[in-house]
Amino acid sequence: MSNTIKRRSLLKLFPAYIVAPTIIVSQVKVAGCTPVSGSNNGKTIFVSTWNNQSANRIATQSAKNGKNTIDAIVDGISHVESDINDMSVGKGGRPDREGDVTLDSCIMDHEGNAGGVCYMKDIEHPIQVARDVMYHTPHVLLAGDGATNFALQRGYEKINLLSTKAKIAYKEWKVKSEYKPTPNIEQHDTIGMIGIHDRKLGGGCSTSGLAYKMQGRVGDSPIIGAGLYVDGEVGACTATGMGEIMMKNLSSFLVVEFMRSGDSPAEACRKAVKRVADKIKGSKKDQQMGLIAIDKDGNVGAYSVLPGFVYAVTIDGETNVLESDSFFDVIDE
Ligand code: SD4
Repeated sequence: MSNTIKRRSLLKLFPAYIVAPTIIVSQVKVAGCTPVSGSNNGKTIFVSTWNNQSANRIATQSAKNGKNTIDAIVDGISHVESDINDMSVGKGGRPDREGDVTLDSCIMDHEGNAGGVCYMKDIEHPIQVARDVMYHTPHVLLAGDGATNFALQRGYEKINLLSTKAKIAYKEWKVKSEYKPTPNIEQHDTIGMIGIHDRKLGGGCSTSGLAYKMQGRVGDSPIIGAGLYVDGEVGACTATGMGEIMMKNLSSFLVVEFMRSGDSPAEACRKAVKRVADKIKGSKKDQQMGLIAIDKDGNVGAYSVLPGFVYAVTIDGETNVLESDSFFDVIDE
C-alpha cells in the first residue's frame, strides 16, 4: 500500500482543493501536499483525464513561459497526440473498422469561443487545428475532408497516422471483427484537459475515438457540451469513456450548469454521472463515463460511472494522479 492513501487520510491532506478522490495512484508527495487553506485562487492548475501527468507538466511549463491557458493546454495535448504508444489519441491511435485512423478534438476558451474537428484523417494535431477553427474561421466544427483540407491550407503536414502496432492490432481484431468497447483500456485513453492560469479557464479534448468504431462514427470529444464545456465565469468540465453517453446527456455542459447552481466540481460530476447511471439497464460493463471538473476558484473534482477512472491534477507544478469515486463499485458482466 505504499502508493495508496485511504480516503479519510486523503481528505485531511486535500480538504479544500481536491474533492473526494479515493486513491492517489502515483506521485504521492505527502510533505508537499499541505493545502493552502480554503482555496486555490490564483494558482495555475491543469487537470487531465487518465494518467496524462506528462501533458499537465508540459502545459504548466508553457504557462510558466508566458503562454495563456489555451496555448498551454494545446501544448500539453499535442504531446500526447505525438506519442505513438498512446493508442487512443492522435498518431498511433487505433483505427475504425475499415482500418482508417480518424481523429476528433475540440477546444473552448474562457470567453466562450470554441472550435473543433471531427472525423479528420492524416493530420497529427487535431487540437491545434481545433484552435485554428476557433480563432480563424466563422465556424465551430469542421468534419472529414473539410477539416483535413483546412489543416493543409494552414500549413499542417499530411502524415500516416496508422502505426505498425495499431495495424497489427487491427489485423488481429479483423479475425473476429467484434465491436466490444472496453472501459479504462490502458489508463491512457482520450485526453481531456481543463485548466486555469492567470484566472482564465480553458479546456481541450483529443481522441482517436473508440477502437474499431463504424466508419463515419464521431464521438463526444469534438462536441461542445458533450466532451468539453467551459464557462469562464463558472468552471470547466471534460469527459472520457463511451462517447454516446455524453452525447445523449450533454454531460460536460450539465456539470458546468450544476456548478453554476452552487455545486462543487466533485458534486456536479457526481450528479451528472448519477443522471446517466440511474438509467443503465442490463450490462454496464462498457458504460464508462469519467468526468473531471474545475471551478473558477480552482477547486477540482471528478466522478465516474465505473471504477478505475484516474485523472492527473497539477497545481502550481505539483502533480498527483488520483482515482475518482465511482457510482458502481465493480465492473460486472
Ligand atoms: C469517444 N469518448 O470517442 C471517446 C473515447 C474515450 O477513453 O474517451 N476513450 O467516445
